[in-house]
Amino acid sequence: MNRIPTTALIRTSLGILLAAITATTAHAVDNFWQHDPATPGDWFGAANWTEGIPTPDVWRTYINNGGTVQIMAPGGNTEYLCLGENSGDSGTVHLSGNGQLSTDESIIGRGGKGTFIQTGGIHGFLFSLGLGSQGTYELSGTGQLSADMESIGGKFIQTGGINSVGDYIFVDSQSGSQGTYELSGTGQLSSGADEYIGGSGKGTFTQTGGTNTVGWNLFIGTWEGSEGTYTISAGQLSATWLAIGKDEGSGGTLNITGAEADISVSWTLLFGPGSSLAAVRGSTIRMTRMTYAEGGGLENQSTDPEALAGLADLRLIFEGDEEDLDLFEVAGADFGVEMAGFDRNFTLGTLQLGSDAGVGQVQLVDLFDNQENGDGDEALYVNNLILGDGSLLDLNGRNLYYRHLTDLGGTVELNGGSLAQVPEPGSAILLILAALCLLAGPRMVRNSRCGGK
Ligand SMILES: [Ca+2]
Ligand SMILES: [Ca+2]
Repeated sequence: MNRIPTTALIRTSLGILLAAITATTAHAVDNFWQHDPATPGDWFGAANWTEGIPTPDVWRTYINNGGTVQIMAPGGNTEYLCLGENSGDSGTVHLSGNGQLSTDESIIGRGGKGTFIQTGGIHGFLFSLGLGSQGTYELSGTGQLSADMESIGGKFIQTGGINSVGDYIFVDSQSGSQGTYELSGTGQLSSGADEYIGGSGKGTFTQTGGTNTVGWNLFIGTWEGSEGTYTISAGQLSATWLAIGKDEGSGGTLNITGAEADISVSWTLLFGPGSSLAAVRGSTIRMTRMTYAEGGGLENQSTDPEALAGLADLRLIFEGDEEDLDLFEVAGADFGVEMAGFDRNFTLGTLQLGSDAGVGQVQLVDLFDNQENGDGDEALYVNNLILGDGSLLDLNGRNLYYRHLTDLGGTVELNGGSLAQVPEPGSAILLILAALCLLAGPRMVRNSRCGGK
């Protein structure tokens, strides 16, 4: 079984990628596009290049003169492609129809401006695709793009087609600008390993449709100094480990702006020290079963309940099977059976154990001192608690307070903890009035405030 890559490994991979992207000078022969930039030209026209049609073995291929290259047939092949090498340079490629282009490495907008528009065909790499700050990639229609690594320091707009990343994708810029990825329509993005939205720089991912399937880790804000934002209103997002604001000094924000967004995490959802969550009411994250590792669950290393205010509008569904026990970090200050406990206290909107997809089993833990007041004193406040048939809730010595309970046949194990309903403010007043009436005795029963309906 593969392991989640360590930070050191990831940093090394990033280093290799960036080194590869910046190593562009000193090559045997460089081949430049020389066709009149006033009109588009054909990749396969020998006279359009200073050294003839690009070949994979010898030449590096540059489009710097503001021209537009069309690729509408199979067979395009070069070791290295650069659109917009230096400041003031620019170049565009249109890949469409049955067009095919293979390269080891492509840089779209290195020091200048580069645009790659793919409406069909196949764009494949042995290694990497890099977008500089003025690099734009538009993928639509039936276009297929694949690379081991992609580094998006510019803008990637995918409205259709398939972007298949073998290992890593970085939506990340360290040049003062930010990398952006817009996924919509029928677009499919997948990565074999990890996606970084803000690795050590800035990155923004906006999903209004399509699917984003992350093989292992989705980092939204990763290392110190990073800023990552993932905004999703619709479409599917799935990851094994979803980590938001992972490291101290990082900033990671998950914005769920549409309740129909389909988000699932098969192992661990981490709210790190730099995490923020905003969610519209009805937002859902499903914690599914990872087939090849036990455990996982909700980790919370935040000390800022305001930053995670979106939890109050979030439904967290744990679904798996009897082999799968997820841990759930409690983070709230324990106010006891008091409404105050629901106020900016890492309160969760809905905790649902089990669904049509299978039973849910959760064990509460308090492994991190979210309140910064000493260990082992935190509790969980939940507006709606739903215990599905066959599900298990192990309080494990922690206290859980809820406002509404739907028990469809679940099991609760206290193990030294407690499960208590906090009465609604209205019902609390009625209870107090009733108590006053009882204390006052028959004399006050005649008073309409107590006796009347
Ligand atoms: Ca805790
Ligand atoms: Ca504590």
